[in-house]
Amino acid sequence: MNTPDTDKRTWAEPYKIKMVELLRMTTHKERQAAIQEAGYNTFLTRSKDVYIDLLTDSGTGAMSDRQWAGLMLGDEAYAGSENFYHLEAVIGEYYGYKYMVPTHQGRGAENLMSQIMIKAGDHVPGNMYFTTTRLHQELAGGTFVDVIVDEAHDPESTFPFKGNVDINKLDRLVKEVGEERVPYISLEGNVNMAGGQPFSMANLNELHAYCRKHGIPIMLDATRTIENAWFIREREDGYAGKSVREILREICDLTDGCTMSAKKDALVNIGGFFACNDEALYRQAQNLVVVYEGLHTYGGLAGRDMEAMAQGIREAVAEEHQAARIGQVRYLGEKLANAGIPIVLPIGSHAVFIDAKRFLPHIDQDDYPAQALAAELYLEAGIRTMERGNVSAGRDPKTGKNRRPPLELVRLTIPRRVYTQAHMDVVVESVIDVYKRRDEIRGLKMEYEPEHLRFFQARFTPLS
Ligand code: P71
Repeated sequence: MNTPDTDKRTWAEPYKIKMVELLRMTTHKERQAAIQEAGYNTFLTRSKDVYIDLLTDSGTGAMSDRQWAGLMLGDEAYAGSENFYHLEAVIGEYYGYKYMVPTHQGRGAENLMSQIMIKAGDHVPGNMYFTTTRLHQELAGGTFVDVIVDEAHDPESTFPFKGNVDINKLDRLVKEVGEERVPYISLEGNVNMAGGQPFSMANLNELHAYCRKHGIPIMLDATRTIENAWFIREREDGYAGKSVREILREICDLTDGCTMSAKKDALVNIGGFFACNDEALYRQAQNLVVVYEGLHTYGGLAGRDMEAMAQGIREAVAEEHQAARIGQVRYLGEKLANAGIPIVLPIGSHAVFIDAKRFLPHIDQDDYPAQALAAELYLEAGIRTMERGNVSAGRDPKTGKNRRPPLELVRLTIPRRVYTQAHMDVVVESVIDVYKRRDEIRGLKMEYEPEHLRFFQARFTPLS
């Protein structure tokens, strides 16, 4: 393999900056008004009031000059756009699936897959839930069952593959409900809700053997699987000499299909796809996509979006891209950890997660400590982050009570190719300042709770 110099020197951005977007700085008074108006929910704040936006790495990355040039090559024909065929070929080449249906973003693909594969009363095991993924499984009549390893639920465990599936948990489920009630296993790369934690190739091989024996397909959530491949290369015996590209292919070859939010790994602002190797499944997806998204050769995207995605996939597998991407997140995480801030370990690929239970131990989980901390970080420095705890987990459909998940986290998510090291330093300084006055921070009361994915639009008031 042609190893870039990043292996012997500090990582640096493998690009230079050609265009900039100016940021607006705000006063404490302005931020106070803004967060109050937003009901203490960062999803309801306005982008113009944000200084450093760490809400998400979804669709917030910077496209390259080649991607922007690709926009000009958009073939906006209703049917059979050239960009579709280009994208199909690139997905075939890098991910290796035979068939592909584009969708407007990840949840569009999840909707198709859930509607097609899940029957009422089915159980869908997965290596931890993701909000939209689980919702689509439930809307299709299924029940999500968490089969991730226990280490994933412990923010202090430094196990290197916290995204692994616990095969015993899976086997228990299969024995309990019968393999015919398990339509597939949902396997996520770099598990988002666990802190961006990878599965290992050894675990995937074991899972593959188990699933083949029981006739259960493995459907990959490929959203951040290129980043998962990087961790395999870095941490797993026998993979140091393989390229990210080869490892990605090895992962996909052990699975039966995928859903993808291209807004992450694939470096585009919008887009997704469903892909698989089974022709009958593909035909169904191709048919259903016209109901929800658009014709099967655009799936809710413009031709130019598909072109940018095809180019983004090529750039995403570059070693130097991932070295800088993961290097930047690690830089932030290590600085926070060295300052004594409780974060989830090991540091993931797309974000640093602050453990709000340890940061604010005086706030009960039903008073939403992570939500309160996210609001406080905005107030302190105009930094926008995301709650990933009790609000995101929602209510248990059976008991109607808050799920009170083991992980109560604030996610500092790093957009790809957007912020500099100096921005990361400002984030560190701001988190430390909030930590110093953590005893003054109060919990929140939820005063408006929408029915679906409540975290997006819920409103809160501070408890006195
Ligand atoms: C993230 C997002 C975007 C998001 C979604 C829901 C709530 C808050 C933020 C989206 C993912 C994802 C995984 C693993 C599927 C989707 C849906 N993540 N799987 O982390 O991380 O994709 O947003 O394109 O529909 O901020 P979509």
